[in-house]
Amino acid sequence: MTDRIAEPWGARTPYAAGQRWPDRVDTELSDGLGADEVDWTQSAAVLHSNGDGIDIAAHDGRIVGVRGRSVDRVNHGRVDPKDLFGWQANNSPDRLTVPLVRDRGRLVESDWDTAMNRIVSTTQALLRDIGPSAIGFYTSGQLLLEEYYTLAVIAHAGLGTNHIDGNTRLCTATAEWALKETFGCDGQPGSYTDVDHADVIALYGHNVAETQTVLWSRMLDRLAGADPPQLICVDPRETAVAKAATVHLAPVPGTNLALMNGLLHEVIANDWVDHDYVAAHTVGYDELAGCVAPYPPERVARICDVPAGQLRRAAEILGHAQRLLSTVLQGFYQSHQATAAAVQVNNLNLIRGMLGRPGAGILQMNGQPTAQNTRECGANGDLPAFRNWQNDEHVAELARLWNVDPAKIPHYSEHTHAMQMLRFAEQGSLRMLWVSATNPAVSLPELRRIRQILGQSRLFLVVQDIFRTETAELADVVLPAAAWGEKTGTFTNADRTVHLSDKAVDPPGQARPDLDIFCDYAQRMDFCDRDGAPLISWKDPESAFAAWQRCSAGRPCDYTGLSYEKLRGGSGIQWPCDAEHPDGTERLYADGAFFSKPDYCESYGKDLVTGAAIGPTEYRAANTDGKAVLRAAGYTPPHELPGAGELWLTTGRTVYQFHTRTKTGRAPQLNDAAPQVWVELSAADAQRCGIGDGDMAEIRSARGSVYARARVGGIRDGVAFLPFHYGYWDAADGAGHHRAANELTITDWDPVSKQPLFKTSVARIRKRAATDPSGW
Ligand SMILES: Nc1nc2c(c(=O)[nH]1)N[C@H]1C(S)=C(S)[C@@H](COP(=O)(O)OP(=O)(O)OC[C@H]3O[C@@H](n4cnc5c(=O)[nH]c(N)nc54)[C@H](O)[C@@H]3O)O[C@H]1N2
Ligand SMILES: Nc1nc2c(c(=O)[nH]1)N[C@H]1C(S)=C(S)[C@@H](COP(=O)(O)OP(=O)(O)OC[C@H]3O[C@@H](n4cnc5c(=O)[nH]c(N)nc54)[C@H](O)[C@@H]3O)O[C@H]1N2
Ligand SMILES: [Mo]
Repeated sequence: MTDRIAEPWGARTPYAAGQRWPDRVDTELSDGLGADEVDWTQSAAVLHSNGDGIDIAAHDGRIVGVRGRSVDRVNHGRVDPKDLFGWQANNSPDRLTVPLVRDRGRLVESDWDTAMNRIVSTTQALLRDIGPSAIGFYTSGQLLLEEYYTLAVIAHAGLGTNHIDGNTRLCTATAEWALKETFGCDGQPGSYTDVDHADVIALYGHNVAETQTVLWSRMLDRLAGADPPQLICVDPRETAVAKAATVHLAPVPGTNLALMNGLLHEVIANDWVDHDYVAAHTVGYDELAGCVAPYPPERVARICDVPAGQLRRAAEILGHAQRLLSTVLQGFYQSHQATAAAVQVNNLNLIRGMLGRPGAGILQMNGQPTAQNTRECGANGDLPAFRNWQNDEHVAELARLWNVDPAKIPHYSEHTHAMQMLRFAEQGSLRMLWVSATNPAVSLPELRRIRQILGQSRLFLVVQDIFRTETAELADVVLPAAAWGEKTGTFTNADRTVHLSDKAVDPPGQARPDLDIFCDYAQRMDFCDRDGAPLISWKDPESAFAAWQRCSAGRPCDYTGLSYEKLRGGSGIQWPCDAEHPDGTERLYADGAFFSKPDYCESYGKDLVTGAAIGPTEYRAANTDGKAVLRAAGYTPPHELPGAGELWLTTGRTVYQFHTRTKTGRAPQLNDAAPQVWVELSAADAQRCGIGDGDMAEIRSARGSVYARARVGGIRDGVAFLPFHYGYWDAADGAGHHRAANELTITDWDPVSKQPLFKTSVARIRKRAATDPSGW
């Protein structure tokens, strides 16, 4: 048996281009139990966006292990190390089991009636005194489709507030916007099977080796087989992806757009362009060519601090690819000019005609397991099923579906994004915030400010979680939720594969599924349609799914051809899945037809530099026939730049931990593999700061300070890297240290997607004496 902590990707099963990826079934069972001594329940992975099909093992009413599903198209049986061990968190003795309410300053144990009545009476008082804009919802990329849709209907049509968003704002808002800008609509064009066919795979700010280990295993198996693909990696760190790459470009943070414009410049200057594809399927080519003309390799090399020869080499590989698969993630999305840079990846594939056939694809990746559902259900503030808030007919469709007055559904402006909701709470116009399945007191930028905002007494904070998190500590009401494995529902991964996750065990104590909690709130609030019938007419997962199917009918994310029955037993299925595509759809845009027709599209797009919304008239004039839009933008430097003695600070992930560690921190194997925060520095920077490998360092920015042990090497000069997983830490002697990366990060966001810039801030670093007796 492979030690999957030491070898996160497990054993190789090589295969050649065009072959089927071999199966390899990974299993983890505790207590020496045999596979036939436990009950197996079908599910999928929830500690990343890959959507690996897994079965949950249960014994005596507890989860005792997991096993990969070989029939699943996504993983062919493989399981990520976090999923192999992370389920132990479900059984943790410190799960939330009863509602808590704040009494004379302290959180005390309570009951569901008391907790829900406080929420309902606060809602009613705010509606009476201020109106729906006093109330906001901040949800997740980790709930289930049925839960998001219910919450979205409550917000959009029950309360009529425009303040609803998910932590997907921090995660994949840029994926969504890069797709809207180019294709007029969200939805990944590509498929994971493109890995089986590609001759070039380009990974932009995507450390797939640590963040989607099963997808990386697929790439490693291609690299180990005949006709391996060439890899391009764009990352300032020497990740495992960078080490395996044919060309590794390590740009200075905040310069991705300049780098992309440089690559496009070379492809165009050398005429590696598929002019037939461009003419038939795109608009905007001349503007793009004009915009990238001032980005020859020498100039880009200076901006990005990357050798010009390496840029040329990368462009040549991209320019000669026959089957180019491009993936993009947080190195682009959480950076300066995020959407503008991510859109250039779409442009590169489009001008090379690399879309909609095996191996030629784009994956504007998701991060969280259910982020796609947050977006498609409208729990990120958009109108459900990729409807366009600027299109009155789309609003009218929803009003008919929900049987409400169209005026009830806010569509006077774009919805309020999460960072703006926090601002409204800071200023005092937002007075109730309901947080579900996210831990903003660790995951939002500039934590000192976030603690002040969430801790105000004038803000009524509801936190719905499975653990008593840093955020729960600030709440007025804490609602205990059922976790994955304790409830039933569906979710959709980054390549549009829909999985069903069935309930394997009961939730602990009085914890309830998030769907039940939202339905209970709707009932207590008496949300009704025009005829006085309940607005939320469903009560269980399957009827919620049916309601969503009706909402999705005829839209790009059409679920009408799916059912719980169809999702049981075999593999997950990719949407759209309808009467015309009963087995789902492997690749979008295979026929060169897009969702971007003016009457059908989800969005008319925004100006890439300013974020100003494009209006229907302008869009219709530019893209009457619904082609893909090539949008261009010039590079501008970030507004916070390192001065003398300062470094770029970038943040991200390690393979063993998930986010704020509420789950992986409670799984011994994972916790022990990465128990404490560290900071990565180049050898030259370490020497300049007088810091040796293993020394304690203090990292300080204009926002705060953090202590971490130094790891020297593996990163380019001028940049320091901190993993963001670790919240406030109390030493054995009671001496607290800040160690959360977000003590340091800046309150700033991309103008188009509104995604915060976790990858580009500025910090100083110096050596500190280690004082902690536990030896941290
Ligand atoms: N183990 C693990 N896996 C996870 C998660 C987890 O917490 N732990 N979380 C899941 C979620 S929600 C997400 S969103 C994904 C995120 O998955 P990734 O985006 O792959 O992970 P990150 O570590 O955030 O960032 C990726 C890389 O961006 C690089 N980078 C930093 N600054 C820049 C820059 O300016 N330009 C470029 N080109 N690159 C830069 C970093 O060095 C880093 O290696 O992972 C998912 N999978
Ligand atoms: N500096 C820095 N900051 C970052 C990032 C970065 O790269 N750098 N990445 C950003 C990204 S991409 C992301 S996705 C965010 C993640 O940030 P968060 O969303 O804050 O991270 P999690 O720890 O996953 O929080 C999820 C919460 O939901 C709870 N939970 C789990 N399952 C359930 C459930 O079924 N029901 C309920 N009600 N609760 C549940 C968990 O216990 C946990 O408290 O962080 C962002 N912040
Ligand atoms: Mo994420």
